Amino acid sequence: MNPRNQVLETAEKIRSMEIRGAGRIATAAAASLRDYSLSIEAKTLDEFNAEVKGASDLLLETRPTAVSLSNALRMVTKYDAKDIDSARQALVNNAIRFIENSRVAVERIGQIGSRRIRDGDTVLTHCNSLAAISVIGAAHKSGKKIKVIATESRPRFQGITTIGMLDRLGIETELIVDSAARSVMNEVDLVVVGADVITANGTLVNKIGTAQIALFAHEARTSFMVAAETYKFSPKTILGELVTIEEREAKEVLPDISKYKHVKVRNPAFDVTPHQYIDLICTEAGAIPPEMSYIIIRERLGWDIEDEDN
Ligand code: RI2
Repeated sequence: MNPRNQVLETAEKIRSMEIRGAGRIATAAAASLRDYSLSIEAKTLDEFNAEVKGASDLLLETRPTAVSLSNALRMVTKYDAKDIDSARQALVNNAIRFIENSRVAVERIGQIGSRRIRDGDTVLTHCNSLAAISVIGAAHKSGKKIKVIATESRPRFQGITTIGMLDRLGIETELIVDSAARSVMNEVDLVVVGADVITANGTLVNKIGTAQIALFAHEARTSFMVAAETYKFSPKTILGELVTIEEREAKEVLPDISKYKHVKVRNPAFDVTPHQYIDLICTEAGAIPPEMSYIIIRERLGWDIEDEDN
């Protein structure tokens, strides 16, 4: 296979959501760039760097909202090398480190976040987040008897993936349609969701439907926790950049729209939850109030206002 085709294939899998979940697409992109870098036949360092940039751009375009992709690709391609061999080696090492750190972060988030779950609690989760499931799984593993309510998460039904994972862990789970979230909220002790993006002021961008669940939780006085690796925080939001919300194809919602003349399907994949509705963001660096997001961006991601050109 032409080495570039491997990158194109991974990009297509991310775009079509065969590979999905903010963390999983980031590690898939890092692995794809690592493998590609090993096959680049360049004569000069500039040529090598241009090939890396081309492949990185291809991967980056696939899911416009996910900051995990741009953070991963930025971390993997951050090297200062004098020749091709050392550039290649540095890139490979960066990718290996990113993938391993990402795995450890999810585990650590589970340990930290699970302390917020008490014996006998009912936890509601939305969509399918490895970080959120890590929290729930760690609470279950520590011997707490918990119940989970999982939403279907239309239109892509990631909730079905979630109930499969929870079932394999032996956790008692109830599946609800998305619109039942308010009806069950009074039975819920804690909402735990993942994150696609967290902005400098602690706003959460996550799977469509998250914002209304947060609103219901707020109204019902139910705690709302976000589980997110620090690379889900968006550095560019400290420069004022707004998060692009991905609009996906109509056919994900309605397979055949041709019989309607005046109907348009709207399919935004993510929505925006204000920080006022979030009690806690659980990261591998600790559980923080959303207002501390700026510090995470500065101290963990190493971004400051001067980094405008990066
Ligand atoms: P982890 C997913 O996006 C969901 O919105 C989920 O909450 C988020 O990524 C984080 O998932 P999509 O790819 O990284 O299903 O915690 O659109 O697995």
